[in-house]
Amino acid sequence: MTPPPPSRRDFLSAGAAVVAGLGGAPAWEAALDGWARRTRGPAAGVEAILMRSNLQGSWVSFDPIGLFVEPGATIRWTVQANVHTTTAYHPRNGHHPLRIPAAAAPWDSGYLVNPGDHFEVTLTVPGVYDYFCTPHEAMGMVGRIIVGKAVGPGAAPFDYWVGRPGTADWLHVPEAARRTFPSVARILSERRVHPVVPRSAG
Ligand SMILES: [Cu+2]
Repeated sequence: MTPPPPSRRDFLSAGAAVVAGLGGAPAWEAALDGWARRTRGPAAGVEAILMRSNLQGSWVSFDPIGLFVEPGATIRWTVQANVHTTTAYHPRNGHHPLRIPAAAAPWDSGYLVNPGDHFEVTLTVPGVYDYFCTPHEAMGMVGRIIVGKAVGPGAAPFDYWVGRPGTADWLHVPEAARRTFPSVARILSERRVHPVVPRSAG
């Protein structure tokens, strides 16, 4: 029942429009936004997160970067531009620190390379889920989902594990990523937090 993603021709004609300087949001962006809305479908409890980038790749982000959902919601990440992953902060994902509920299964989408490529998880265990994009974590491409209530390791300070047994090889969350996460309080208040797009993003 999922409609096909925008065709290659859509992107080529959109590219021509950008080159022609017609102003406003690029046509490809509008096409993808519309497609993402349609693919969200009528089923309640499916939440769409876009994986965005400017043309140069100097700005990348999940959008929304902060999201509140009820337990049992399905999250669908869709590539809008550039190449991304959605990967849970979990020791099984390359020794990243545990920042999802201990009882929850970690996920890793692997590389999603084409606009429209997507990946889904269904989150049932209440708590805070922090995740990152493998190629862009160091640039601060991370996101946070709160399922039901703000509990678990994701609600703890970034370095809560330091000195605990079995965590010696856990990585740290990069500084740019730490600055990017919306706070738990803001997500609980706003339910859906969008990224700030810098003026220089182009
Ligand atoms: Cu990315």
